[in-house]
Amino acid sequence: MNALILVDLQNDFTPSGALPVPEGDSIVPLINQLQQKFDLVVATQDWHPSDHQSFAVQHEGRQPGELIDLHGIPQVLWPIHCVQETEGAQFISNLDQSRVKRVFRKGQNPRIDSYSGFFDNDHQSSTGMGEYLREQGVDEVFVVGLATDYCVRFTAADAAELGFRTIVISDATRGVNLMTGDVDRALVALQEQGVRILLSSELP
Ligand code: VGL
Ligand code: ZN
Repeated sequence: MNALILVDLQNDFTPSGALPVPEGDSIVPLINQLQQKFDLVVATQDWHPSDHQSFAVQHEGRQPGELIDLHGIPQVLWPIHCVQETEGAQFISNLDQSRVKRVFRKGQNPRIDSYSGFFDNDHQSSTGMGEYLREQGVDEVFVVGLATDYCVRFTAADAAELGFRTIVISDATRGVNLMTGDVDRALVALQEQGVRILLSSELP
């Protein structure tokens, strides 16, 4: 049994959002089409309290894009984004949600970020997504969404580490590319970890 994981397809990650991902909204029609190919569809949702410590404004004199040490873990600082209950945290309006069985929210602990849809960045707290997929009999996951170099990357990495056969559909993702080449490096790192990278045209 397979599952499609829709990662963070939220307004704040579109080009007009608070943490714009170039062409972030352009993958939605493809993802709507892809959904029918999978046994199960689930989604993740970045869902921060307004004082989340990944926000640059929480750190005197710091700017978005800077790297700090946050309670012992490297943390890129971000603009305020995906604050719980705000419009920016809602799913992009043309995303077809009719087949989404469960939504896993992440990033709710103000002290730590959660790029992966499975665990916080320190791997201490689980969202329950891994347990849920196992209970449903899933052994293979396909990952799409935003952003390739952050939440897609770490969701796919954790899926593989949890023992799921893991495939990223690369044309159904877009990345931030804070530094040129970040997306390419993310995909190479995933491949080295045993994750397969496919184009949607290569799917059966
Ligand atoms: C994301 C940065 C901060 C993502 C979430 O969805 O990739 N990136 N929060
Ligand atoms: Zn976030």
